[in-house]
Amino acid sequence: MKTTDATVLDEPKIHEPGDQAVIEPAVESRPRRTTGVKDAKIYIDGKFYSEANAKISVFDHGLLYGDGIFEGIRFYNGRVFRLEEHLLRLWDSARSICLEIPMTMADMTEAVLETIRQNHLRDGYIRLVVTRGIGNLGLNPTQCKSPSVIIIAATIALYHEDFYRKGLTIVTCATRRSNPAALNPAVKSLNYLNNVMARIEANLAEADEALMLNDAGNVAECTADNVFIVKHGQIFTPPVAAGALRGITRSVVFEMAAELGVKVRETDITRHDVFVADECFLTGTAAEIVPVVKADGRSIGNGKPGPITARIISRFRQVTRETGTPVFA
Ligand code: PXG
Repeated sequence: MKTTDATVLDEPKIHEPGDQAVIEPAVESRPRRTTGVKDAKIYIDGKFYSEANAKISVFDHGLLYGDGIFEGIRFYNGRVFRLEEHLLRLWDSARSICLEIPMTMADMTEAVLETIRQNHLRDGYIRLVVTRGIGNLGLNPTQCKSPSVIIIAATIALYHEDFYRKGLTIVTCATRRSNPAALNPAVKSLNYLNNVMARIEANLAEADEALMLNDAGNVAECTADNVFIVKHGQIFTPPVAAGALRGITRSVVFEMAAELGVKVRETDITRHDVFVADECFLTGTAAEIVPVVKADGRSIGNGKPGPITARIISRFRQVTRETGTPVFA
């Protein structure tokens, strides 16, 4: 099962070929081609388009060079979770790559909320993309005069409850996380080929996720999730300097752990540390918080999701339901 590509659950499908109707469970490995929203409205540069008409130029440098940035945001129960943090990170990504977002943060907030309203959703996923815009076939971004803003709202990206109950398996992949001196992983750029290659390795190994190391051989993160381990009642996670994205869910774990009285330390982690951990879990907007029970064939702890992970998952579910920017205020 895939864990992190934000595939959207299909509704359960009912086949009635024979005398008995068979209800197939909704499985997350069946990706939808679209947003899963009937008559979806997609925001591009201030206007809403149907899925069929939501198009950008083949000369956009986002396509030609992966030159752009994005955020994946969730909304729960009519509230957008940590919207301000996502927008602050988007603006940081933009500044780092010298991209000027063509609107204010207040206007972006409103555009995100309006996209959710236009799609009549209360729970779901937002993909916010800012591309460098239309240029010519040369890579020089000075040719791109007008960045494009795209906001897509999709039905809730769910993972099967079994994931959270049983945990998932990860494998260390040979693809190293980009060296910050080459392409800083702290920038949430449209250039995700490094992560895609790692994801392919996980698929080939029939694992649920790939553990990515940095150039020094320390743990950086998974393909779209931050990594945490628990040992002797303390939580450890790699620092951003190790090649981890400054994940929003990661920061929520810091807050929740403080509330629960569990210490979190940002420190370098090796594969050995993962193998001998009492517990391990991943965090990300799409996956939320998901236990890991096996790494490179070694069972972690007793091979079942651990108690601290379970407490954090349960508190996270409460926080996502009860906080956030109201969509329909
Ligand atoms: N590491 C990487 C490389 C990521 O891309 C995270 C960690 C977790 O960060 P947040 O802020 O989400 O807790 C991410 C997040 C997708 C998708 O569909 C990717 C992310 C988020 C949502 C969807 O690929 N990346």
